[in-house]
Amino acid sequence: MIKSYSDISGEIRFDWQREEISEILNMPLIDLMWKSQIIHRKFNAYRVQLASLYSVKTGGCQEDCSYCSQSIYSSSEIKSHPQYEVKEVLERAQIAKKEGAERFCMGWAWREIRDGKSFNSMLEMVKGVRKLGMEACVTAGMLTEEQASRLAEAGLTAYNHNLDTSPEHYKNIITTRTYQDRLDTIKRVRDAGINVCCGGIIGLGETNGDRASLLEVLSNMNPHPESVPINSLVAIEGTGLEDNQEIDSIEMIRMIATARILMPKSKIRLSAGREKLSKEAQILCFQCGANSIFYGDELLTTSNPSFQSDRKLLKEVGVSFNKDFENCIKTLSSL
Ligand code: SAM
Ligand code: DTB
Ligand code: SF4
Repeated sequence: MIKSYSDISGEIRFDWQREEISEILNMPLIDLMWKSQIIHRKFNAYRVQLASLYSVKTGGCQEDCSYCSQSIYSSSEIKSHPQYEVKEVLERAQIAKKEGAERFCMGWAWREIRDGKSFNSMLEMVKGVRKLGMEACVTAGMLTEEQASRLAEAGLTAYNHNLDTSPEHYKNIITTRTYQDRLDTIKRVRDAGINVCCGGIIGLGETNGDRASLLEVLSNMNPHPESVPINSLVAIEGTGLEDNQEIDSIEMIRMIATARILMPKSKIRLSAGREKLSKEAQILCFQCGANSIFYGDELLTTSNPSFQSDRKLLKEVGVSFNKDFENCIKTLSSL
């Protein structure tokens, strides 16, 4: 229980209790924004990392995540293409770098990684992205210890595997793998010495208590995940959650601000759902703790704000970004 809001000191803790997290999440917005800003300014100096996302293997996934257009259980129409080859992916990474991205995230719609040609290509992609001087992140489902250590050897910066929601609400969203499976995957990533990228989604029909519960699991990881993506549901036609109600932007701000207070040094990524957020709502997210966005016109199967509009927004906000970013703007505007 928080005795007073002044107890929120920016101390790095791994023992946050659900009750105190709920209290933070539900505090008057104006206080929550102030508290999170103090911590954000102290630890992160308002620098926003731009990450580009690329779907290497799209669709046909055997899991039944009810929000996802790539599951075989959804009837969503998604652009299908054969899995991209190493050369194509590295060309895309080079373009992303030119556009100002610092991190290149690659996605595979798999339940788990299997050894063989595709995994060998993944390792080549990771090496190639690192050679370009970018951070490399992979999201491809569950993995074994051996696969995690091969990814670490290839130079992988981070592995993304989200918990998505609370342990209690999880069974209403996914039935084909358990919460424990996810925690085990994250542990293998951590043990291999790869940075953990782990977050969730709001808008899955969860309660405020579920949000606090998800944040409790994340903030009790020791160390905290280096990267915490906060997505708001993109309700995609053909998925089980196509009719879910849109999330109010204030909820996103509350979630980001609370994540910032609980995990002061983590990169809090304002991830899916930005197209539904006004410019002002995004600015408040940056002010309260978000320090990364997915940058580029596409996420995996859905669209994202254009990089031109994001560049304009970030310049207006006055946050700092990648060191090369200004040069990129000059090069691109002279093209
Ligand atoms: N198959 C891998 C896995 O699930 O770990 C990697 C890809 S998966 C698409 C990565 C994450 O994107 C999911 O865990 C989920 O949190 C997020 N995501 C997927 N579809 C989404 C949607 N429609 N709205 C918001 N977030 C979504
Ligand atoms: C994450 O947390 N969000 C990204 C990334 N990790 C892989 C994915 C968002 C996907 C949004 C829906 C789509 O484009 O299909
Ligand atoms: Fe498959 Fe990942 Fe989509 Fe779940 S979120 S259906 S695991 S691609």
